[in-house]
Amino acid sequence: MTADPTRRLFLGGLLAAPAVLSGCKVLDGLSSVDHPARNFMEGTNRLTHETQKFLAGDALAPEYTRADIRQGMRPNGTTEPADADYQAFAANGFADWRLTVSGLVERPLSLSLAELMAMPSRTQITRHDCVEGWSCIAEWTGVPLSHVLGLAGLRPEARFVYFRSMDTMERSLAGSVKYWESHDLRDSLHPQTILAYGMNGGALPIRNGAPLRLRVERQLGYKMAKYLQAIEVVPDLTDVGSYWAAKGYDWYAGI
Ligand SMILES: Nc1nc2c(c(=O)[nH]1)N[C@H]1C(S)=C(S)[C@@H](COP(=O)(O)O)O[C@H]1N2
Ligand SMILES: [Mo]
Repeated sequence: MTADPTRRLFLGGLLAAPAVLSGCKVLDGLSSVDHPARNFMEGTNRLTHETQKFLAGDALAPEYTRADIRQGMRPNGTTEPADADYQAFAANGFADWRLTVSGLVERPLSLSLAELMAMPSRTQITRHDCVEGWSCIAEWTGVPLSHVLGLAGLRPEARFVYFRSMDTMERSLAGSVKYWESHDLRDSLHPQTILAYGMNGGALPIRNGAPLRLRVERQLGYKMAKYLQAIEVVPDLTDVGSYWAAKGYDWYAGI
């Protein structure tokens, strides 16, 4: 972070007078995601998801240069789905795979990988932070999720977006559980939120989520579902919202 004496002085005053927190304009100065004052407030656990989102605003996550990519992208979680349907898609170079977009949209979509790759793309070099305590810088290429949601046309009641993956995490007599995640519209429509099919200048490897994985750069790694198959736009979350949230991790995993 760049030192900003004005901001520092200002924050001193702010922390000394918590009542000021109710003023909207005042909080604009705290927009940096790693701001000390913000960390302080998170530490005291007084921030709701909404407040945290407000502080983060639509700020961009830091982006890096190719020289900052010092190692291959470390794979984590599922690295090759054992599911028969996934294996069949992979065997055919994902030519038969489709991404569906459904729910609160004007036009439900079913998109092939070739169609997604023909759409406007964005390439970004970002740092991936895993909750387990490691980070990796990599380059990601994909179509902005906002573009795909724009094609589908969000209905006015749309508030959250579910992301359904193809990899089974658990099998039991009661059924199987595949990886799933969800995000609010603010993160879903954020300019750095992309459906990535490329990594470090090549095709997205299977271990990193081929054919398509989500990048949501202001949150922890587990929020970025790999092996995507379906996107559903909903008015409310009908469950805890995520495979890992069901295990007790935060649904909103802002960095
Ligand atoms: N479908 C699916 N998505 C997933 C996971 C997973 O196991 N399955 N693991 C998550 C976790 S914990 C991390 S850190 C990242 C890892 O992405 P990577 O394999 O490209 O490093 O993917 C996330 N998305
Ligand atoms: Mo992770």
